Amino acid sequence: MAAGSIQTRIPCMMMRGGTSKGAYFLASDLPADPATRDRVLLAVMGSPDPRQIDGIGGADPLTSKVAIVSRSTRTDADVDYLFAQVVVNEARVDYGQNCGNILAGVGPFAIERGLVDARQDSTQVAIHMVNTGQIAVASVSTPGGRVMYEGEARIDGVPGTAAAIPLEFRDTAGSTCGALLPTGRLTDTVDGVDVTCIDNGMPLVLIRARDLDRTGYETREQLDADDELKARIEAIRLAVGPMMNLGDVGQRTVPKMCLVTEPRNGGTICTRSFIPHRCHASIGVLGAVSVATAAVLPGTVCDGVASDNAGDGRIRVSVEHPTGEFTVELTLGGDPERPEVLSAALLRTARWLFDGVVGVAASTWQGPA
Ligand code: NQM
Repeated sequence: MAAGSIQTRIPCMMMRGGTSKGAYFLASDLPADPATRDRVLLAVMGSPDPRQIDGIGGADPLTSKVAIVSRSTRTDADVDYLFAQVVVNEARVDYGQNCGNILAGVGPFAIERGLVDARQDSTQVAIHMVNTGQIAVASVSTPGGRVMYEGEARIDGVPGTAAAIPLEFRDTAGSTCGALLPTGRLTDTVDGVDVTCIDNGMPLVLIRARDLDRTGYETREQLDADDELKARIEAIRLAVGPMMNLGDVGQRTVPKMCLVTEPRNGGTICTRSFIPHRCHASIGVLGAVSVATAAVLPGTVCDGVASDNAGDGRIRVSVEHPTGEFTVELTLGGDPERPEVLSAALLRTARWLFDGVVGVAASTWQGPA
């Protein structure tokens, strides 16, 4: 704490990562004790409060996110990235999921903070996703050894263009649930509704929108206001939690729920995802990877909904969402009748918005000893 200050100043970089926004910290700038760290993160974001008026959170799950970054403890990674979802309305910080959007900012942040040396043109940063234990590789544009944020890549859900940050994931199957198909089946029936429970980086439950008497083309606002639908989806979520090896999910942010229907803008499948109680403005990164995986596996609820995506080797799956589409490139192996997803690649962009210190009451934390 600076002398004479009644607030603790914590170095923090606010970044947009993909279609999310969050506070990025070096682990060494936060309390080591997890309970104190959670109190600090709640204070930083201004939770619990629907408006997060006393913090820097944006009153939306997509802007109440935190990345905690350090040099990696693993030999196969450059940095460790621990993701924290700061719940907007409750005094709760959830570590039970990854976030692939916030992940997009981790490479640039690690270079800006000197954890990784930039190369001449492009710098690959191997990121250990601590929440689930997998590695993601981000390619950051670094002409002349400095991070370049401007560029020509456009991602739906973000205005304008920026430098592309390709991300590649391997070994994400069963990241949290222990198996790609945690119930052991491609389709289950829960509460009289067919569902596909899948985890290729994000635990997700897919349901055909028509099976819940919806079109699947509703807007985010319409779905957020649809209490009857949300109650139905939550009942299914609570029922499938234990079937997906997640236990009682009443207090967890996973599994996410996703309505699927036929594409209508030339994509492969159309989605409306719930994360898990609010409708996503677009779709999460690993959420999209899990949807894309379900769309290429014969026998899921995507059958008869997804446009044909048969093929082997590298295939592109375009996942439509409320504000556009999200292309996931899957590398498939195995039997074409029962393909295996070997890796997933996609494009994101990111940018730091401010770099400085964020203040929390000294009574919450006095700063490093
Ligand atoms: O699925 C929202 C987001 C996410 C997560 C959520 C994400 C992912 O869009 O990897 O990116 O599902 O809570 O930031």
